[in-house]
Amino acid sequence: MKEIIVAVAGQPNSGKSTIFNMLTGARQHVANYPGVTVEKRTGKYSYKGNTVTLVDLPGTYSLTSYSQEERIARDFLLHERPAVVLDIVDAANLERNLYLTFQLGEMGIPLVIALNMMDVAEGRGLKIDTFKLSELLRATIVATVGKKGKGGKELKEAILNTYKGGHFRMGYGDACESCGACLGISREKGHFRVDYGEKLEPILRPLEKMLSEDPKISARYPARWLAIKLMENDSEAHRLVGLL
Ligand SMILES: Nc1nc2c(ncn2[C@@H]2O[C@H](COP(=O)(O)OP(=O)(O)O)[C@@H](O)[C@H]2O)c(=O)[nH]1
Ligand SMILES: [Mg+2]
Repeated sequence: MKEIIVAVAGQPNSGKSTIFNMLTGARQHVANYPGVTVEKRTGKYSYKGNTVTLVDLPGTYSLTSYSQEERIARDFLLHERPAVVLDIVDAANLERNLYLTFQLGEMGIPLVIALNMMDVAEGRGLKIDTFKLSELLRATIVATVGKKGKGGKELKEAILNTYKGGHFRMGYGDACESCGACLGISREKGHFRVDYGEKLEPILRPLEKMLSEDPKISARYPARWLAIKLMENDSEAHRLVGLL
């Protein structure tokens, strides 16, 4: 029986704990992240013969290295390399929540999005084109209402499917364009990529290329992500490159 590690990310109040509980029920364990007093909650469920372990990341608005919570979330994704990231998005605050989603996408880990609080969004008359959003984000999207336990089975199915299509992990650039191994909506669409425009891309691309051609760096970190972080003058990214 395989064990699949899934990191659960999301901004505060997106319903992360609610979805976590919905998926794992009572099978939970609480410890601390190594060396800090930040709580690390893990939980398990079985689905179609697989054991899935969910690791609750601290709720953060972004993934810079400025706060302890953000560094913990980021370090876990970088160094533990979960098979899938489950991103809990508040559908009623989509624009603000997608800021974190973009950063998760740039880290190159396969993403499943729980578009939560759909009842609130619908109550406000918001209509979200989940198909289009899914296409843009290269991620499977499941509409959920965590509070009412809606969408749990669909999320489990999406997580397993995304795990099986795991080629997203292999290349962090455009490499998967025609591999055909993607499942569902992401098929043959390539990776998620934000176009930073004509001022930044001419700097970003050569930097990304240089990083991806360094075997030590490219084996450990997503080149595109690292290039973006270096351009942001992120101290941790500088450290990662300097240490190698
Ligand atoms: N209306 C509505 N409320 C929800 C939904 N999911 C979670 N909540 C509520 O939103 C609040 C924040 O949820 P919580 O899981 O603690 O968020 P977290 O900070 O991301 O862990 C709680 O009061 C939940 O009961 C949902 O889909 N719809
Ligand atoms: Mg919580």
